[in-house]
Amino acid sequence: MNNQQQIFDQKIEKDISIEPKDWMPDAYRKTLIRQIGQHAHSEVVGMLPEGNWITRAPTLKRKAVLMAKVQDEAGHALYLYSAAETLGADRDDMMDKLIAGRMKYSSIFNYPTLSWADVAAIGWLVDGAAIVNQVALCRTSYGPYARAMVRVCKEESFHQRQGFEAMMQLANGTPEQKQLAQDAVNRFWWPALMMFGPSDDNSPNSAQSMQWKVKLFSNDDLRQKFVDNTVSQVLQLGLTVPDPDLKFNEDTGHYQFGEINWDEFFAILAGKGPCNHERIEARRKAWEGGKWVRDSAAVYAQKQQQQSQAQKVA
Ligand code: FAQ
Repeated sequence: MNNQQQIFDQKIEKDISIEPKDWMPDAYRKTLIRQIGQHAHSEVVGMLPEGNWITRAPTLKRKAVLMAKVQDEAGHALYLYSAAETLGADRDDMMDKLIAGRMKYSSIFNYPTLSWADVAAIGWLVDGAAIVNQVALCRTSYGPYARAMVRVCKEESFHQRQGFEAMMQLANGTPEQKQLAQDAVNRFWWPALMMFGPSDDNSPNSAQSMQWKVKLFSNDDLRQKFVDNTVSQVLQLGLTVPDPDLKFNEDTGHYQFGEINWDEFFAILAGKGPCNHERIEARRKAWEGGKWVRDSAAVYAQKQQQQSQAQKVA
C-alpha cells in the first residue's frame, strides 16, 4: 500500500475530514461526484413540483413562504455544485449529463403536485426525509460536503416545520380540506420512503461508501428512522398512514412497515415515472434559455479581469 493511501485510510479511521487538496483514491472522488452531483440535481429539479404552485398558493403569506422555500432549494444546489467542483467536476458537464439522463436526481420529484396539500406534504414529508438523510451527512468524510450539509439542514428543518404547519391547518379545516391532506399523505408516503434508496441487500454502492464514511448509516436504517419519527406526526394530525401492515413492535421499539413497491421505484430510476419527461424537459428549457445569461456573465467577468490587470500595470 502506498504512503498516500495509508494517510487517507488513517484520516478516514480517525474521522479527520478529507479536504479538496488532499490525496484521495480515484474511486472515492468518483463516488462523491456521483452522490453530490445527484444531490445537487435533486435540489434543482425539486424546485419544479413546488414551483408549480407559487402562482396558486391560497394566501399571500403562503405564497411568500413558498417562494422563500423554493429559493432556499436553489441555494442548496449552489452549495452542492460548488462542493462537486472542489473535486474537479465541471458544472456544465453535470448539467449536460442530467439533461441527457446520464446523471440521476431523487425519484421523489417525478411525482406530480395535484393539490395545494401536496405542497404541504412535500415540505413536511419530503424535507423531513431529506433531513434524516442529511443530518447524517453533516459528518460525512468529505469536508466541503459535510459543511454544506450543516447549513442545508438548518434550512430544511425550517421547511419541514412550515410544511407540517400548512398540513395541520388543512387537517383541522373543513372535511374537504382534511380529505385533501389525507390524499396527499396517501400519495407521498411511499415515495418518501423510496427516497432512502434501494434496500440494503440491493444497494450496490453502500458497502464501499460506508467504508469510506461517505455514508454513515445504511439506506434501511435511515428509512426506519424516518418512519419512527413520522408516524406519530401523521397520527397527531388526525390522519392515517396508507400502510395496512404498519404496526409498532414493542420488542424492537420500532414501527414495522409493509413492502415498498420496488418495481415502481426502479421504473422511475429508468425514466418511466409519471413526470420524468416533464422534469427533464423543464430543465433542458431552463438550461438552454439561460445560456445568454451565462455567456454575458462570462464576458463581463473577463472584462473585469482585463480592467483590473490593466490597472495593476498602470
Ligand atoms: N432516487 O447503491 P445505492 C431533497 C440510485 S434532497 C434516485 O443505494 P447510494 C431536498 C443511486 O444513485 C433529495 N436515484 O446508492 C429537497 C444509485 O445509482 P447510480 C436527494 C436513487 O448513492 C426537498 C442506485 O440508485 N438527497 O429532497 C435513489 O449509495 C424538497 C443504487 O443505489 C440526496 O441525494 C432515489 N431515491 O445511496 C429539495 C442525499 N436512491 O448513481 C427540494 C444524498 C438510490 O449508481 C424540495 N444522497 N438511487 O447510478 C444519498 O444519501 C445517497 O446517494 C442515496 C443513495 C441514499 C440517495
